[in-house]
This record gives sequence, C-alpha cells and structure tokens, in this order.
Amino acid sequence: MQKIQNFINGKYVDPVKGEYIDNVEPATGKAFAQVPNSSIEDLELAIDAAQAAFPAWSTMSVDKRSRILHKLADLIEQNLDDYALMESRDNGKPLWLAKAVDIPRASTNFRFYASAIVNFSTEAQVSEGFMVNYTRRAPVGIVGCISPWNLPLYLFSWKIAPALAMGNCVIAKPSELTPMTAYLLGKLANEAEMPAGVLNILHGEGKGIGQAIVEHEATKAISFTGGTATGKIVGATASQQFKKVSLELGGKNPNIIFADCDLDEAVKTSVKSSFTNQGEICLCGSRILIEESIYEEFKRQFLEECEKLVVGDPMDPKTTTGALVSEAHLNKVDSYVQLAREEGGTILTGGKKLDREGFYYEPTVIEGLDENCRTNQEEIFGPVVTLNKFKSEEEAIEVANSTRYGLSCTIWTSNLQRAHRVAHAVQSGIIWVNCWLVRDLRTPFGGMKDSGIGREGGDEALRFFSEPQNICIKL
Ligand code: TXE
Repeated sequence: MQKIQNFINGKYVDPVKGEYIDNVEPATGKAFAQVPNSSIEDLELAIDAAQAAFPAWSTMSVDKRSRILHKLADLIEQNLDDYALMESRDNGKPLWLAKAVDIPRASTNFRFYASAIVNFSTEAQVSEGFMVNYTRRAPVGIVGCISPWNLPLYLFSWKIAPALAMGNCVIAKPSELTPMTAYLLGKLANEAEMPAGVLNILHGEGKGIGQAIVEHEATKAISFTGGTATGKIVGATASQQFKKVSLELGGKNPNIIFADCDLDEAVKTSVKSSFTNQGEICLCGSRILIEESIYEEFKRQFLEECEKLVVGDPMDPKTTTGALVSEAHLNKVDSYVQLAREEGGTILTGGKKLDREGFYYEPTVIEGLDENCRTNQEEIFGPVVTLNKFKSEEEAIEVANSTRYGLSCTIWTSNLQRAHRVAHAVQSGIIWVNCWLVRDLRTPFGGMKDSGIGREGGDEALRFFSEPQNICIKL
C-alpha cells in the first residue's frame, strides 16, 4: 500500500517516529494509502527549514515570487487528471466535479495571488507641509495553514497561496482524511523552483500535529478552516500567544425563496446548493425557507428535481452525489436524520444509508420541523435539507438569523428593493441574490457570528498574512 510522506525542506521524508494512519477511500470503505501521523519532531524539522528559507524568500523580488506561483498554477493545470482522480478517491466526490471545480480552482488560487501580489499596494497619508505616513506591510514570518477535507486542494491552496505570495514561509497541514493532493503538491512546488523550506507539508491528526502547529511559538499566524468546535480550540490556543488568527468555520445557511422569484431557477439552483459535493460545502443552503403561498409548488418541483440525483460510484460520469468522506461522518449525518424524525420531521425523500460498501447517503429532504429544533440549528454538513414555511419578509429574516451561524445566505426574489433590504438584514458574511456559489475572488470571504473571524480572499488575505508598520516622516 502506498505510504504518503511529509514534504520538508524541499524533500519527501518519512515521519520521524514512523507512525501512520490509514487513508480510507470513501467509495469502497477500504484503506488505499497510509498517512504519516506526524509528531513534534517532524514539526521541528519543518520549522528549522522554514526559518532558514525565510530571509531569502521574504526579500525576493515580488516579480520572482509571482513567477514561481504562476508556474505552480500552470503545473497544477497540466496535472489536472491525476490530481482530480486522487481528490475524488480521497474524498468520495464525483470525479467530474473534482475535474471541473476543485483542481481548476486550486490552480486559480495560485494564479490569482501570483497576480494579486504584483498589484498590491499599501497606503500613504500626506499631511501637507507637516508629515508623510506610509504603511509598510512585512510578511509575518512562519505561518500555519490548516485545512479540512471537503474541498481538499481548493481550500489548502486558498490559504497557502496568499501566505506564500506575501513572502511568508508556510507549515501546512491538510486534513488527515484527504491528504493525497496536498502530498502531490510538494513535487510541483519543486518543479516550479520554489526554494526548499518555503512550503512544508505535514500530515497527521488534528489533535496531534495540527494542535502542535498552532501551539508552536515559531508560527506567528494561523489560518484555519474546519468545524466550529475545532475552531474554538484553535482560536483559544493561538490567542494565548497573541498570534494572528483567521477562522473559517461552519454554517447553517438559509436559502430564502420569496413567492415573486423565478421558481424554475430557484428550484434548480436550490437542488445544487443543497446537494453539491454531497452537501459537504460550508456554503450549502441547508435550511430552505419558502413563502407560504408557493410552499406546495416549490416542494413538488424540488422533490421532482431531487429524483434526478444519482448517488453512486464517484468515477461514473452520471453520478451527481458521491460518497461521504468517512464512516464517522456518514454515521453523524444518519444520526441527525434519526433526530429529525424524533423531533417530529417528515422525511419526504431519502433518509437512509445506501445498502452497499462505501459511505453513501441518500439526498434527504425533511419538512415539518420547528425552526428552533436541533436539526434546524446544528450543522449537519451532508446531503440533508429542511423545508420551512414563512408568512412575511420579517419572519423570513427572523428565522434566517435564528442560528448561531452567519456564513452565507441565498435570497430568491424579483423585487430589487426587497433583495437589498433582506440582504442588509440577514447576518451573513456572504449573500447571494438569485444565484449561488458565484464569487469574484477579490471580495472578502468569511462568516459572521460563530461562522468565524477574519476574512479570506483578495487583499484581505494579503493583509492577514502581513504585519503593517506605520512609518512617519516629518517634512
Ligand atoms: O473537522 P475539523 P471534522 C464541520 C462539519 C463537520 C465538523 C467536524 O460540520 O461535521 O466540522 O469535521 C484539523 N488543532 N466542517 O472533525 O476537526 C484537522 O486535522 C489544530 C466544516 O473533520 O474541524 C483538519 O485538518 N487542527 C468545514 C482540520 O482541522 C486541528 C469543513 C479540520 O478538521 C485540531 C470541515 C486541533 N485541535 C468540517 N483538530 C468548513 N468550514 O468548510 C482538528 N484539526
């Protein structure tokens, strides 16, 4: 069985203690590789390498750093098929989706920040005849980037690209459930002539090596994407040492359907926003709020569209919904559907595991639940949505805001004023009107309330991965 290695100082190396965990393929439920369960000894090696690389990397011309990141973007594109296959085997998502979205976006992330860094400028203030202030943005130093399993290379690269572009050296840890594409990236970093030690990739469990990266005094900023419970621990640990910290956490996103919407479009896109990537996207709309007058018609059409979903082998091009990432996650999703039944919900479609090997769950639609019940309040992060009725705009807003989360919201209406009014009233970092998941990468990305702190995207990320120094010159 293939053994994955850490990538430290430009070389693939075995974990110092020789400990591994199984990397299970969700489609079959069987181990297909072994992942290092790295320890503090591996981290020390990576820190040494990053510290040695930092002076040259942080002072390299922006043009040169940009060229290296552009090259890395090109190489990912050239390796699209291999990378997509690995992403799909690792995560359980359909191969076509990994090919169309995950891997192209990873390449775009590097390309975006390769360009952003050459266009990035800092602020200056001139007090005429008195003084000039300007802000220098220095890289933070060594930064820790910790990413989850749902969009493995996509989210991994979304962190490390701005960190590297800004001149930092990176210690990155992908999820232990989906390490494959991050593992492959080391080779491409070398081909792109990224100097040794600039990017170090360590594998292993969150509570072990993940926690160690956050705790180590040498990492000066931590960028984390994952569950809210883990984010709480990461935030608390990082703040002990006054580290910069950015947390992109969970969501329980409302998808609000007003009676005056384009119903066809709303139904079709809502199926996507409910079930794309098996519902394992933090931006999926898991609570569909429907104006009472069109509730029955929306439900009828939505269920009709759901019938067209095909759950099965991620390698089959006809598959719309692959396997969930792990057995533990499959059981978590199933336990929430059981809970929904206990809470008085009616399962309109789905509601059970597929009777076959691998971690498959039927796309599930539930109605008849109270807005405050656990099923409607807690993040399930799977192919499960609830249908809920509302009578007025005020009620829709109140229900939309009723959870601890505030990541994203979708609003379907043809009334322009209402679209703006509701968007302003909903407590969400990202609001889509009559669309879902489209976004200019220059815009801030992240959530309000328990969905996180800080924002990624565009210049926000370049600011996060740098320390501003205010320099004041008397005229
Ligand atoms: O994620 P974790 P889990 C949500 C989703 C899911 C729940 C738990 O609801 O069911 O979170 O998923 C690393 N210090 N999301 O447990 O634990 C871990 O190794 C440092 C939403 O799989 O948050 C992995 O690399 N790192 C989400 C990363 O954190 C630690 C995406 C995420 O794992 C750590 C994924 C620690 N103490 C799950 N503990 C989103 N926002 O998109 C774990 N890790």
